[in-house]
Amino acid sequence: MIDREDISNFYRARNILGEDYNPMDMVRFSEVPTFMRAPQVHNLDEVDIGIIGIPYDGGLTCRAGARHGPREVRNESTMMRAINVVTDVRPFERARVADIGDVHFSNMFSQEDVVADIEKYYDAIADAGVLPLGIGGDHSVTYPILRALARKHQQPLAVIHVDAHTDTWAEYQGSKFHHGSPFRLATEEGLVDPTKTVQIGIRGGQNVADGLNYSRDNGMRLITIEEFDDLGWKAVAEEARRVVGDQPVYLTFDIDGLDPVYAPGTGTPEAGGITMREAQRMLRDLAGLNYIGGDMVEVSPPLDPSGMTAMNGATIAFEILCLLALRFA
Ligand SMILES: [Mn+2]
Repeated sequence: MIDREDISNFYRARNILGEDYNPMDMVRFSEVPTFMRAPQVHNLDEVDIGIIGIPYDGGLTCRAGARHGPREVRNESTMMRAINVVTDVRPFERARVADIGDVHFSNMFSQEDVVADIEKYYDAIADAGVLPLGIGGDHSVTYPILRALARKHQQPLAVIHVDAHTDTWAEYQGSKFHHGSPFRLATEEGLVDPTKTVQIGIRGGQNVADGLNYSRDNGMRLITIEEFDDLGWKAVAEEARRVVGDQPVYLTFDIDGLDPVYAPGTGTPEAGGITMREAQRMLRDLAGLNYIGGDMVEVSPPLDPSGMTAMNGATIAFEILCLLALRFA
């Protein structure tokens, strides 16, 4: 049973005058920009939901810059409201939500080391019973996340995957670790159940047939952008719920699933995507599933001069936060 007073005290801070205050209540251009100005906490025993930055983009196959994503998404997240005005979900009243910092890399030039480092951080998060919300970084980071979470839950995970690309491609430039391969690696290792995986918004990528065929041949439910358009967001949400059932489910949102008019600042944009409003409504309709974590990846600030991609990324991350918070009474 969650103690409401404990939760509200969790968010309080003290300024240099010794005054007690909540940073989230201050004017929105002030305070140090942790995610939504939630407290930065490194003791996982004190945390229910942990927002973690993963500033790595060594898996990108095209335009660079997603390593800067976590910092800029945190900055734009100051524009978010603490209450979801549509669903009335109040994540900061339901749970102790903290910004638990970034994954530290022992050698950012070694893909193997990066994979091991992310897995190590997520092992600690999973062992502490904290629900993780990751901010990328390129999409390659999701593979080590799934390794840690599948180990924790001791079963292949269901996945809701929103993206322009299937990310089930084979080796690229001689490497199996890249942002187009996480769900192929996860399938091959039995970390995810492909028959409980739904891929939403698919429409592009290099060597398209390879990824599409891999996903379909392994039983993933692939919803192309054409089918999304024909069905509409509500039926797509219903189909996603049917596919994942009551299994432990991980939600991963690649910002390039959105149309580039909403998310130009990303490495591999594909025209003709999901609108921001469709994404918000679909995510809100995915409430009540057995979520064990989520991420929002591929925001690339150097390609995002207006800050719009980071703001929409922060908005998507907030919607995922609300879904995770529903796990707490
Ligand atoms: Mn992706």
